Amino acid sequence: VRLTSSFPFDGPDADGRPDDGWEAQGVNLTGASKAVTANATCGSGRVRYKSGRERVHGSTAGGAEARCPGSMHASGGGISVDGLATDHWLNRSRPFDGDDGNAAPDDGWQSRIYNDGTGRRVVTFAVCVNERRRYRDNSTDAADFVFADCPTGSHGTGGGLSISGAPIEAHATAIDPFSASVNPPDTGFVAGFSQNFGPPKTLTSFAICAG
Ligand SMILES: [Ca+2]
Ligand SMILES: [Ca+2]
Repeated sequence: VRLTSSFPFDGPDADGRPDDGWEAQGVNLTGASKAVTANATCGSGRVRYKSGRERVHGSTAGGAEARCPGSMHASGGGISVDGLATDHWLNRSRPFDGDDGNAAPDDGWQSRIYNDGTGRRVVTFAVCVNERRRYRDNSTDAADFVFADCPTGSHGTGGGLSISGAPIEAHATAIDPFSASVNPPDTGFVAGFSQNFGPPKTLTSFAICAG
């Protein structure tokens, strides 16, 4: 299954904020039925949702960036893409480090797609909180999935993925919270990808952790 969108959505409440849950979309490239699971991380603290949008023309790669307000930190993020899902795929959805003076990727969210169809609008979301988070990443050159563990005693609040090389050459298959023992799945995040063609890729999984 090719991951095409993974983002926070705005439900029937009246606030206009995408604070009501998480939506995942994928395209099944096989002949058999596949299950797609969406996981939502829910909390009660103060959260701001920021978004950035860009137009990505046909047969090109592109993405958008969403920045957290100055003193806030990225706790999660995602990306949604309009149009026919069969014609684009996710290649990156990850936290990034801006110019705030620390080295943590706590400044917002970046996304990247390859668009094999006509023009698309990409919206990147950053879920921003006042509390500091801990950021972990883990990479592989040799597998199509990789785990990023949260420090012992902390809990995963958001996950991301990045694939090296040209976006046309590989697509994301999963950004998934996991549990090392029992539920809830807050031990960290596992990222998955599949290569379309081209030279070998490095896959990086990102976990954002609270506590
Ligand atoms: Ca809402
Ligand atoms: Ca930073």
